[in-house]
Amino acid sequence: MHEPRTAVVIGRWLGAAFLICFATGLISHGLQDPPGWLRDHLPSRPVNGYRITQGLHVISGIAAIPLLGAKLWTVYPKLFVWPPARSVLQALERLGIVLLLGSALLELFTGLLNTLQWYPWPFPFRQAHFWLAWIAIGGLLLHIGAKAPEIAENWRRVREASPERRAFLTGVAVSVLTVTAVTAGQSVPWLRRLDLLAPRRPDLGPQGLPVNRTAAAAGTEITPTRANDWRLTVAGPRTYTLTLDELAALPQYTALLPIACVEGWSASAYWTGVRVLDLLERVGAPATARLRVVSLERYGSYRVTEMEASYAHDPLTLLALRVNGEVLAADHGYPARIIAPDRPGVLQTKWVSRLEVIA
Ligand SMILES: Nc1nc2c(c(=O)[nH]1)N[C@H]1C(S)=C(S)[C@@H](COP(=O)(O)O)O[C@H]1N2
Ligand SMILES: [Mo]
Repeated sequence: MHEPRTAVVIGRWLGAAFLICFATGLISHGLQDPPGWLRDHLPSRPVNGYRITQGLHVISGIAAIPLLGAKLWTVYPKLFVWPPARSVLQALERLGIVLLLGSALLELFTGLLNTLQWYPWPFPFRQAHFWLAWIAIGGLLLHIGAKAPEIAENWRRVREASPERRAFLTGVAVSVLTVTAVTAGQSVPWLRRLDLLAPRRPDLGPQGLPVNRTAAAAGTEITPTRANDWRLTVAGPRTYTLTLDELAALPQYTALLPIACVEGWSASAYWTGVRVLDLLERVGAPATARLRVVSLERYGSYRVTEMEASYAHDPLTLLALRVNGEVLAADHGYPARIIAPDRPGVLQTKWVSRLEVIA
């Protein structure tokens, strides 16, 4: 069980999980916080794109946890080999493993806790998770390079696997499939009934949709009476203000769009409201305009978000007033919230009060 062949079999799966996690993580980071050169190239299609990549990110990350445990168990006797290194090169290689292992463990740990919205550390999650990913993937590539001869030698099936190895690998496979099956239902609709351990059931919540941040937590409880004082301001070349009744009297559109939370859960709903495109046209915004969206939210890092031109001018992007046929619940952003295709949930701003054209 501690032979190189076992390490290679498990290593392949673990490597694949890490690569999927890395690629989908880069997509998530790029969509959420695009660098300047990327900003004007973000796609608003496919509508479910982010839902799929972020679902995969969390699924492959969770699957990597038992795989990493199994990999470590397979190779742990090497920890006690004496002398620890026979050459400078080998010493460097073993130091590289320390880096790889440290970053991989931290990456999976912080990612798993993020799915639970639990941040028991002093550093910002997203930046730490992003930079650790580069260290882990760099360490992984160096590790694969250093082990290439051994990997090649053990890549193909050995004719007679021992019963112990077979049992071990079966056990690992069953563990991976089990943790995946009981958590993937938070983003994969047909696994919903098996969703025992994921923090969210995507169909549970007000109006059949989960809530990440409640109106109470954001300090923005707007009752229908207070909505009489609510105004939407659209700031641009021809700034204007609308009451809720005026907004509701504009042409309304309905779109089936998902909320795809960065923490892994996702759910689709029918959203009805005014096209952001129409609001922009009325304010005299150019077709390349980006948008700043301001929420009534009092506390929180997502009070102000920015929307790239590709989303702002997409006919499916709505300032929604209703979900699944009902007026938005307070927790879903009453009186108005943003919903756009192929976008991280964190940017689907709730309790909107102001849209500003960014020159
Ligand atoms: N103003 C504001 N909007 C917000 C948030 C927030 O914290 N403040 N959370 C976002 C996150 S992280 C998600 S996943 C979605 C969830 O929308 P829902 O609660 O309607 O399902 O709202 C987004 N909109
Ligand atoms: Mo989210």
